[in-house]
Amino acid sequence: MIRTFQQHKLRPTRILDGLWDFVTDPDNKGVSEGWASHFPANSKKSVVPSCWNNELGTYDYIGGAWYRTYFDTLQEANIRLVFEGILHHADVYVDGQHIGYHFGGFTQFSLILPHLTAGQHELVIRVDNTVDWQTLPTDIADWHSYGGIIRSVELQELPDVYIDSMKIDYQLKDDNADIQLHIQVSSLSQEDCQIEVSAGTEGLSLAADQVIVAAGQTTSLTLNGSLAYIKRWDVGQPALYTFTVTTGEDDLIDRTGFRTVEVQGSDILLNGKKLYLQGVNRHEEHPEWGFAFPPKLMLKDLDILTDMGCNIVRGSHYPQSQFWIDLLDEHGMLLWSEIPMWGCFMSVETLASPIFRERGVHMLGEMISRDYHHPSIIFWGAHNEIDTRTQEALELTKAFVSKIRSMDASRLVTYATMQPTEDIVLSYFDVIGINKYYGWYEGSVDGFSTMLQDYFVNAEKHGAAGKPVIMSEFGAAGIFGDAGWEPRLFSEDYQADVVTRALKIFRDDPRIVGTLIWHFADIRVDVRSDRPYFRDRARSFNNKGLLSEYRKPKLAYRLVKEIYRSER
Ligand code: ADA
Repeated sequence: MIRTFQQHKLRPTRILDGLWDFVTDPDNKGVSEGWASHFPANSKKSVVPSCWNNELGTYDYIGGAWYRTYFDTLQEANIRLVFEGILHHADVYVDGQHIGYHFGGFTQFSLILPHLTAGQHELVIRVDNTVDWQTLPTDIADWHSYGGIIRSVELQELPDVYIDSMKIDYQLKDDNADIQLHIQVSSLSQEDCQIEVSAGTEGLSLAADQVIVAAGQTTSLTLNGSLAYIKRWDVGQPALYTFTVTTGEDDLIDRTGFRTVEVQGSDILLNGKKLYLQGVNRHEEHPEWGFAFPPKLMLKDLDILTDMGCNIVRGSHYPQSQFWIDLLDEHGMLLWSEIPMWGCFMSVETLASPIFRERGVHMLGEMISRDYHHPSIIFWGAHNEIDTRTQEALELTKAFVSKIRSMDASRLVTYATMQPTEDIVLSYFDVIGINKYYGWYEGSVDGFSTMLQDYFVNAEKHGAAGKPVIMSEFGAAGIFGDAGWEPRLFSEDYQADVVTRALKIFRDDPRIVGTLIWHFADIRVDVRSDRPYFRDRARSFNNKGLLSEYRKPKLAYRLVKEIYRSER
């Protein structure tokens, strides 16, 4: 399952999920021994999608692994294979031929096989979850470095001239929307073709004149129209519009909601109204499923967020699945979406690395093109906790922010800083996210007040005076079930005390426009005997969840729910 709705009614599609052949390759022999066409006989089975790090024997396996399945084509056909998420490196082979490579585990990519002959075809994928100092994430991050084909694989049959993409832009005036549909049509034919492209949504149909698509080329066109009496998408009021583009032989369906989001002074306005954000950070992770998070649990997580009184969730720390974002659209829940640039222990060499920068820019591009239409997304997050006191971070920030702004002027750009009082990149962003852990890593909860005073002085110095501020991370660990008379470190009581006192400080401060508690639920972390990092992660979990990893509420959950459901 990729989306909550069908993206094609004319184009034939099939999901290739299921039992695939699977074998790990710890000695990296697969390429030299030609496993792409001679798959090892000793392979076992693995379910796609899933993570191998949830299975016996591969619990902490990092390295290469090979997957194999087969698909049939009844006649010669143009086949597009869509991969929703493969952690992190993917080399794809069809019938022994290498057809493409992709880096980046959380964004979709696709490969086209034009005029594939009829018959059975072998699809082999070499997957590698090795990360290093130049990958996103790097090899040090506060979550488990899962590997596998974590999201669905889809096969599509394309006509010779097919709809490549649609981008919906709009401007709103009261309840009127001026709409531009930017459409790309591509050809796999050896001859020029003439087609008619039409598009529409409820209450609006648009048609283009005949369009000529040159052999093997892509043609772009824009259809314009106006829609009156629109309903706006808003928190808890999820009005959605489904757009269909068709050539008669092919189609592409997507959905959006009409809303505006902007900054006015120190406030964030949604549809012109002041917004106060109440939410949590959420990894799309579960001890049994890793990052191959099943739809049924997404629905439950959303129910829990709603129960808690949240209006926003931060997709920490990577683009989350399309199914999840569709659910957020459908329920009127806001989202902060970001790429896996987690910098807590990152060196300046990494920040300065051209490959690292290029990978980040590319990932931002993939995230924004995939998720451009979701009304729930109001923030694009550029990075999390890199050393924003440095020139290297400044240069990287410039590249990232200009990439985001070049692709999307309709959303706000943000990030999370852990150096709020010395940060030099503040001026590049619309909204500032501050991550701080008073009451856990540093001092007592009261430290937040002094930090905020110092932050505002620094913001003034760096051209960010008056920008909206969100407390994007704060919290403390509480081991599920550990309670007592005294608030001991790691007890549920201690965690509840830190979170509720911090919330009081932030909610009483009119300069802060929202809070995102770290974290929704406990998550698995890479605690390795050969490394110094994350040694305080008892059970090999980040225990700062308001819920246990199995979504059982801790004391802090119940208290946050009371606070989030009360008047400020
Ligand atoms: C950071 C980071 C989170 C998590 C948290 C913590 O702020 O962004 O991913 O690691 O700290 O628990 O320390």
